[in-house]
Formats: sequence, structure tokens, C-alpha cells
Amino acid sequence: MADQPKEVKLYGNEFSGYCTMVHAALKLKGVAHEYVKEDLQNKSEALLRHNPVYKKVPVLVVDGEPIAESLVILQYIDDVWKNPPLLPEDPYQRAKVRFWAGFVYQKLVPPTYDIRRSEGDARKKAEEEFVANLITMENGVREELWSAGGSFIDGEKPGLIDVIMGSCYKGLKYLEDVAGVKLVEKDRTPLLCSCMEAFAQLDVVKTA
Ligand SMILES: N[C@@H](CCC(=O)N[C@@H](CS)C(=O)NCC(=O)O)C(=O)O
Repeated sequence: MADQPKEVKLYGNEFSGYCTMVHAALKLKGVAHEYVKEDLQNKSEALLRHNPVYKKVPVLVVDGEPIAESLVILQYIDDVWKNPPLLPEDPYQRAKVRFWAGFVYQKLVPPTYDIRRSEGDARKKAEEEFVANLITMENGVREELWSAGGSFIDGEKPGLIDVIMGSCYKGLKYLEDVAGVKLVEKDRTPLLCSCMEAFAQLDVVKTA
């Protein structure tokens, strides 16, 4: 077995859902790490050096080697620290989880930016787009990934989709308040709502 990494540093910001995902994954797996808080208005030389392409957080630096982009980092974490696993073992199931993880980034995140940047009819349109896409995801995840019987999508333990969606929950609730929109409603998307709520209640998440 390859040696376990010795030094793990997460460059992050507490207002970023992407950083919460990575921080929560490290905590779920019990990985000892240092959290380096970045001021996004005044980025550190270290962040710019570690992520010269996007210049964004999160960046995970493992024994001096940087890894950028939250979805890439989450999968790296799952590859290196196996337990508890975030992805299923079966390749087809893994592919399905990755599909829905990609859906969050491609179909749910963009309308939240549009909601923040717009007002009036444009904001309403972005809200409708977000809700329609969340319903699509609810139905897809229920049909393809859900194992009834636990608080999370695949049962008792949170997996990759729980980590991603659960880490966005607080930010979505905040956006609902400041923008006067309704994004996450139990009667529309009960499975995703209850998984996000259960994830937000985990101790490791409250401290991430
Ligand atoms: N696709 C990136 C997005 C990361 C991202 O947007 N990070 C924001 C904080 S939420 C950031 O660093 N913003 C600073 C900037 O854009 O200058 C990921 O998944 O990691």
C-alpha cells in the first residue's frame, strides 16, 4: 500500500460552499489537516502559486503538491483515504454518482449566480430554472442512487452527492432569504431536502 500523505493543507474560505465540501470530506474521513483561511479580496501568494490557472479556493496541498477544483479534490480525497467511502465500489454506480455530481455544477450552480446578479423577471426565471433542475435531480437520484432506509442517499453514511448538496444547504437558505426566492422545498424535492438537512446536522459539518 502507498504511504499515507503526511502534511495536508486546505486553502479555503468559510463563505464558500465548495470549500465546505472539501473541509467536510476531510473531517468525515478523519484526515488531520491545517485550514488556511484565504482573504478572497487579497489572495495570498501561496494560493496564486498553488492555483495559477483559476486562482480560486478550495485548493488542497498534500505533501507540497497542490490539487484544485472541488470535485477533483473530493475524488482525490476518496482515492487516498478510503474510509468511509464517498463513492460506491461498482463502476456503473460510480459513474452515476459522478453524473449527478456534475449535474450540480453544471445545472444548479449557474442559476444561483443568476439569481444573485439579477432582479425582477430575470431573477424569477433563474429561480424557476433552479427549481426545475433540482426536481430533475430529485427524480434521477431517487431512481438511480437512492437506498431507502437511512438519512442519506445511499443509506446510513453520507456519500459524494450528500457531501456536495449538504455543503450547499446553508448557502441556498441564505440566498432564499436575501433574494426573496424559494429554492429548496420539502414538498417538491423531499429526498434531497432531507439528505441536505441530515448532512447539515452532522458534527463534522457544523465545524466545517
Ligand atoms: N469550480 C471551482 C469554483 C471555486 C470558486 O468559485 N471559488 C470561489 C469561492 S466560492 C473563489 O475562490 N472566488 C474568488 C475569485 O473568483 O476570485 C471549484 O469547484 O472549486
